[in-house]
Amino acid sequence: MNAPNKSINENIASSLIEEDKLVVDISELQDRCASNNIFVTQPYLPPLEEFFPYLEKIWDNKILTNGGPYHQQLEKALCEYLGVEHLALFTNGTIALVTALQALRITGEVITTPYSFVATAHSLLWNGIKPVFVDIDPNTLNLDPAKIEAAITPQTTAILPVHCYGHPCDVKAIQKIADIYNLKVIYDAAHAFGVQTESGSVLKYGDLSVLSFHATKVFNTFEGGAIVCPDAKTKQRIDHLKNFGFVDELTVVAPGINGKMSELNAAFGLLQLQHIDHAVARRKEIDSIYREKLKNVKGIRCLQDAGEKVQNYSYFPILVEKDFPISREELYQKFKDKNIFARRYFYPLISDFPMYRGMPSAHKENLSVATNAASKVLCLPIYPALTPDEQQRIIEVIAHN
Ligand code: T4K
Repeated sequence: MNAPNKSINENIASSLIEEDKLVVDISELQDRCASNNIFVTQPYLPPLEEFFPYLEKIWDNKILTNGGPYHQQLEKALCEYLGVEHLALFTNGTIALVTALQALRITGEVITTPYSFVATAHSLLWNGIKPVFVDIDPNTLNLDPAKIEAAITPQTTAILPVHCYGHPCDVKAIQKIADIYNLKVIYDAAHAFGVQTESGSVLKYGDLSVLSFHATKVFNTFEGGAIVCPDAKTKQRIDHLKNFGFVDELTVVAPGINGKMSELNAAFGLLQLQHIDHAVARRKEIDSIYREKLKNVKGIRCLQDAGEKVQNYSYFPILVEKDFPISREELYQKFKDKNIFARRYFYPLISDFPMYRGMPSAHKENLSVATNAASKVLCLPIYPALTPDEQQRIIEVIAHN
């Protein structure tokens, strides 16, 4: 039994010790739980009581998974909200990426960015595909279309760009290259929920787009993800693939996987959708305050948008330039000392991890812009519940140097 006069955090910490299951550093755990800590993000959670009716329905009908009513409702609701034709829900964004590559039968080599979360390139390795890293654009930090053609070989079958921090890639230039060389384009749109260009949802570009609904994302279903696709036939193939390849009780048409989202996550997603506009509006306010307060700080560059019409304010990356009085590492540490946990997304580059660094395209000379960006970037906390006082604390750490 937990001692009643201990805090929940102390109880968690002591029970981990008692059970001899010390898998994390307890002091770090306590640090993480301390109330004045500010993390890079915090999931948006609607009022708990609003979720109870959804749970009651699940308890009544006993349908927990396998494409139940909430799953179907959420797919429809997300298509409407995002302005896309077809969408298949997944258990997380990584399995959705792996399945998207399977759905289009991608093989050989795929051109991708080193400046992303590891899941982007890992999805290629899980399919036995060789990632070929191409450098990024210094302004958007997205795959640089001008450098793609030089990396195409007879083995290249697709391009896997990332709308990094929710800012759209140069989708038109990428499509032009894909058309010339007959390549598929799968966008890792894990950061791009709700983002729109002049011509509507950014998720409509390419052959497929993959979303993540992880706890740390603008729209979360605890864990979750989706593939956005342009036609019903492709959606059907994806639906088969995410359900072991089953078409009906007795027919299996492909070596599919279990990628299904549960009813619990889907129900939570339906509730989250009712709050998403408010959550994004709050992010926008925080983004504007950072931009205003940091605009005259010498040596700090706030990443600009890529010209999108509707943004989602999913991350707030700053670049710590040479003329800032302290280095990026020193600023990161200074934040930490004040219990502010900014993050160096995306450092190290994917191409620096052991399973990739031996590849010819992973050489630093090939990726100088990405290497430079990874050494300068720091993502500041941004989430709806960040208070004005907390944001002020963050800004002061940067301003007082
Ligand atoms: N492609 C791209 C471009 C991606 O960025 C990602 C995921 C994927 C694909 C794969 O999608 P999923 O398979 O994840 O759906 C986080 C996330 O785990 C990861 O989803 C995300 N990208 C990546 C950019 O960030 P970490 O290692 O930074 O997570 P963690 O646990 O350190 O969380 C950051 C902070 O968020 C914590 O300090 C506190 C807060 N937090 C986190 C969690 C999980 C909470 O307050 N509550 C929570 O439940 O990777």
